[in-house]
Amino acid sequence: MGKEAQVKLLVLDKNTGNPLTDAQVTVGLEEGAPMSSMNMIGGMFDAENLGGGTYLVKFTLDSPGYYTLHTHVIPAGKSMHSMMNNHMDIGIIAK
Ligand SMILES: [Cu+2]
Repeated sequence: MGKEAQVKLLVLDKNTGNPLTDAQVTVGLEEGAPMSSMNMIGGMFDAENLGGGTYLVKFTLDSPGYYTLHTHVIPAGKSMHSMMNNHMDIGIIAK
């Protein structure tokens, strides 16, 4: 906590298993377990596309505890509505 953390995500196509190189990866950090508080710290934001299907999420947490990184992928050419079909939660512990 109190310094920048980075999480690198490798995003693969569900059907082919190939890296998704031009997706939009939108994330939000929730305080607590998934869907427990729905308090999204700093709102939703996009991960940085590093190429090769890799996306970088950067954030800084000021308080210790358990957080949920909600990750959503919108494949190129797909609408916003597809994001909840391409969703994964990642547990984060700040200390
Ligand atoms: Cu989620």
